[in-house]
Amino acid sequence: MKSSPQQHGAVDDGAGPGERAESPVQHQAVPHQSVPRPGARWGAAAGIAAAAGGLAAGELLAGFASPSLSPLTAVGGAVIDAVPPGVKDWAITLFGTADKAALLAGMGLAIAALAALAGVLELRRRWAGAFVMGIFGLAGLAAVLTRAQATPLAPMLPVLAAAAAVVLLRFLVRRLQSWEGSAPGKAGPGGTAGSRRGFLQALAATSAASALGGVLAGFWRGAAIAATEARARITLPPPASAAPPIPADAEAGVPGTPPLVTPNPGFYRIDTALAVPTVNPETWVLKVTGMVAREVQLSFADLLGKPLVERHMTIACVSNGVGGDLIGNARWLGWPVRELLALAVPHQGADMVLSRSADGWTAGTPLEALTDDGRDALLAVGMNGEPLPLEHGFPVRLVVPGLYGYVSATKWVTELKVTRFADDAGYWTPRGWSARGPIKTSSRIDVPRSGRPVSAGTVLLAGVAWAQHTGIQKVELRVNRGPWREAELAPGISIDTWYQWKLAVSLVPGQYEVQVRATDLSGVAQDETERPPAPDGATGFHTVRVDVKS
Ligand SMILES: Nc1nc2c(c(=O)[nH]1)N[C@H]1C(S)=C(S)[C@@H](COP(=O)(O)O)O[C@H]1N2
Ligand SMILES: [Mo]
Repeated sequence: MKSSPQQHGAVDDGAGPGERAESPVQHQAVPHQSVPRPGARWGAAAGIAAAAGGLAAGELLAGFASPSLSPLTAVGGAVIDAVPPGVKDWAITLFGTADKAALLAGMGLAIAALAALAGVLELRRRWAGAFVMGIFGLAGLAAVLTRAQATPLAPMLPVLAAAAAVVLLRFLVRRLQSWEGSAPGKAGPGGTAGSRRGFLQALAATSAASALGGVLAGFWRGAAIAATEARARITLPPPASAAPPIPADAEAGVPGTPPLVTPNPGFYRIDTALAVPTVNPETWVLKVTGMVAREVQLSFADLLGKPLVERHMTIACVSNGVGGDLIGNARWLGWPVRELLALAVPHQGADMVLSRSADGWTAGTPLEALTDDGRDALLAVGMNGEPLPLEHGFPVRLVVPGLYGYVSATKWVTELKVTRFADDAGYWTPRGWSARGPIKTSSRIDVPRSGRPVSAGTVLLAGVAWAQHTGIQKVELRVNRGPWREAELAPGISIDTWYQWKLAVSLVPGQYEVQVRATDLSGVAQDETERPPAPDGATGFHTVRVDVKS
C-alpha cells in the first residue's frame, strides 16, 4: 500500500511534475482563453471523493473481517467517551434517540470539511493534502487503539483506509492538474475538453464506487448492529450444572505464556464466512431432521429454558500447525446435544450428525461423540460468561470435546441432520480433509519464543499440552536431542482442556534446540512423525531454537 503513492509520484516525475507543480502559479499569470480553468472547488470535490473512498474501503474491510472492527464506529465511540457529560446530556435532549445519527452526521460534516481542505491543499502542493489524510488515519488509529474490544487486526483498518484515501487523492488531483495544465496551454479545444472529461469521469467513478461500497458496508453494519443489540438484551440463565472449579495451581503463571482460559477478544477465529453471519435470536430455530423417529424444533427461548451446563473445553483447528496458535480454551454454557437427540430418537444405523449453519456451512460429527455419556458435547449459547460473540457463532453453536472444529464446532448452527457417513459429508471432506477429525495429542513451547535470546543460567521453559477427552499424563522435554526430562505438569481443568507445564533447565551460553512431547492418560505418546495439517491434523514435535547469551 505504501509503495503505490510513491510509485505514482515517480511516474509524475517522469512526465514532468515540475511544470505541473508550478502550473497553478504560472497560469495565474497567463490570461485565460476560451476554456475556464478548474477552480479550488474541484480540488475540494476530489478531496471529498477520495476520503469517501477511503472510508468506504475501511468500512467494507470491517464488514468482511469483523463487525467490531469498523473504524468509523471506533472514532464515534472515542468521540462519545471524550465528550464531557454536560454536552452529552445536551445532545441527547436535542436529538433524543437520533443522538447516534446526529453524531454520525456531525462526524460526516467534519470529515467532509477536512477532506475538502485536503483536496485544495493537494492541488496547490503535492503531498500537502495526503498529509491531512494521514492525520485522519492517525486519528482513526488512536481511536481504535483506545477501544476496549480492539483485536490485533483492528489497527490495520484505519491505516488501510487512509492509504486508500491518499492513493485516490493523488489519482484525482493528477487528473485535475492535467486539466488545469491543458486549459491555457493548448489551443485545440479537444485536448482541453478531454482532460476535463478525464477528471470528471475519474471523480464520478470514485464517487460511485464509494457510494456503492458505503451502501454495502452500511447494509452489513445495519445487520451487525441489530444482532449486537439483540445480543446485548440477552441475559443468560445460571447453569443447572456449574463448571467444575479450576484447580488453584492449574495456571502455571509463567510470564509470556497465554492465559489458561482464553479471553473472547483474543480467541482464534476460523470460518468460511466472508461477512459474519448475523442471526436474529428471536427468529432462530434449530431443526433436528433426517434419520429420527420425530423431528424436533427448538427456539432460542426453548433452549435458554433447558437445564444448561457450563464446562471448560479447549477447541482446536485442524489447520493448526505444530506449535501454532489456532487453539483456545473457554468456559462454554450450553445444553448437552445428547438430550436434544434423545428427544428426536435417532434410527438404528445412523452414525453421523450433519450440522448446518445459517450460511450453509456443514460439519459431519460421529453420532456417538454427541451421545456419549460423560462427553458434554454442547449446543452452546455462552462463552466465558457472555452470550457467544457474533464471530464465534451467536446465538448458538456446537462445541464437542475431542474433535477438530471442522468436524464438530458449527457456529450459527440451524440444523442437525441425523444421517450416515456413507450418505453425507461435511463441507471440508470433499475438499481433501478427512471425514473424521479426532484431535491429535500435541504440545507447544510458549516460553522462550523461538530465536529470542535468553540469559545463561536457569532457563524456564513453559507451554501447553492437550489430548482432549483423554487428558494428559506427562510432558517431557529434551535439549539437543538428549534424554527426555519430565516437566512439571499443572493439573488440567478437566481432560477436555489443555494443561500448562513448565521446566527449569540450566544452560550455559550457546545455541540449543528444545523439543517437547506429551503422553496422554491412556499412555500413548504424541506422534513424532512430521506431517502437515491436511488431511487430518499435523503431527511432530514442536521444536524451538534457544539462543543463550552470557
Ligand atoms: N458456520 C461455520 N462454523 C464453523 C466454521 C465455519 O467455517 N463455518 N469453521 C469451523 C472451524 S474449521 C473451526 S476450527 C472452528 C473455530 O471456531 P472459532 O472461530 O470460534 O474459534 O469453527 C468451526 N465452525
Ligand atoms: Mo478449523
